This record gives sequence, structure tokens and C-alpha cells, in this order.
Amino acid sequence: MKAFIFDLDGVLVFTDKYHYEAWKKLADRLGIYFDEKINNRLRGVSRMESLEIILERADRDYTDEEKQAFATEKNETYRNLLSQMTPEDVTADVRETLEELKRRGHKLAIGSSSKNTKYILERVNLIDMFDAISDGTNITRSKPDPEVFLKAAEFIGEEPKNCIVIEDAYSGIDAAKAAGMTAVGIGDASGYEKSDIVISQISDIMKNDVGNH
Ligand code: B16
Ligand code: MG
Repeated sequence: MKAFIFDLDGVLVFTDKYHYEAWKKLADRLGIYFDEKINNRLRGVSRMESLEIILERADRDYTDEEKQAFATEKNETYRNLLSQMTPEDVTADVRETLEELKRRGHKLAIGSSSKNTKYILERVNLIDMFDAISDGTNITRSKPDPEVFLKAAEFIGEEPKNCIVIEDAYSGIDAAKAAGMTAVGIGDASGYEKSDIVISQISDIMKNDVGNH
């Protein structure tokens, strides 16, 4: 029986729009150009690496202390936006699919780069759906490194080849492939040729019988 490892941001919840808003606020304050296209490069990438991508367009260098302060500032804006989230922010498609997979006996895990994973899952009342959570708090290298998914597999006691990863980020698809797992692309990653399977909504993982891949 296959296990499913879900990315969080951009797959189960649309916190990507809050990441964008929070980074945009910081970039505007610093006078740095930032748009949705640049934002796509931040998907699945850690907070500090995201900041480095934004600072590529800065016209001056910043010290490590300044960068730490920027990351903290962005996270405070982001956490404020997250605090408005409720269980209504999870679509019926996502909730019903997770429930059905559980009913069928599949193990479910989270594989997210975010250090805010548990807070988000609590806010939207999904925390009890998962057998394990692997996130930004238990990794040293972020996607496209496979660490976050390999840890998720270890936490649920499953071999990587029996794990199916659902991802919206190119970096996440690369991480899943590097982990030796099946990579299912949704959202932004549905246009990525390295995705083994492409879906347009979460419930398609049952329709397409992805579990037999
Ligand atoms: P945080 P995922 C990722 O989540 C986001 O896609 C990425 O944009 C963000 O920088 C990263 O989490 C770190 O998030 O600042 O909350 O620790 O897609 O891997 O679920
Ligand atoms: Mg994501």
C-alpha cells in the first residue's frame, strides 16, 4: 500500500498568496522590484533562500544581521496573515480526499519546507489527519534536496519507492525524484516535465489511480 506525502503551501492550503503579500511588502519597503514570476521561484524554497532570491534585484549589499531582520519582518507579516486562516480555507476536495485516503488505509505525511507548518495545520484543523510531519524545523537542506521527503518516509516507516509526493513547486518535484519517490505535479508544477503524473485537483490522485503507479 502506497503512502502519500503532501507538500503544504500551494497544495493543501493556498498560503502561497500570503507568502507573496508578505514578501511584496518587504520588497516595496526596500525599493526592490518583485512580481508573481519571481514569487514562483520561491515555491518550496526556504525562507532565507527566498530572501536571497529577492535581494538579487537590490542595488546594494546587506549584512547577515540585516538579512536576519528582513526574514523576521517578513515572517511577522506572514504570521499575521496566517492568523486569519480558518478550517474554511481548506477546500472540500482536499479534506474529503485526505479522509478517503485514510479510510483506504494509506499512510499520510506532510513534507513542507515551512517552519510554520504546524501552526498552519492547527489553524485549518488538519493536524490530526497526518501520521507524520516533516517540515522546515527538522531539515538542514531545503528542496530540491530530498531531505524533507526522506525524513517523512522515515517518520512513517515507509520505503521511498512506496511514497507518492504531491507538489506544486519545481524544486519539490526535483526533491521527490531525488528521493526515489513518485512525483505528482499540481498547480505550478503541472507544467513541469519532470512530474511523473500531473493532476488538476487533489481528488484526481484517486481518479487516476495514482496509487498503482
Ligand atoms: P516559512 P512548502 C514553503 O512551503 C513555501 O513554498 C516557500 O515559499 C517558503 O519560503 C518555505 O515554505 C518556508 O516557509 O517561511 O514558513 O518557514 O511549499 O514546502 O509547503
Ligand atoms: Mg508548495
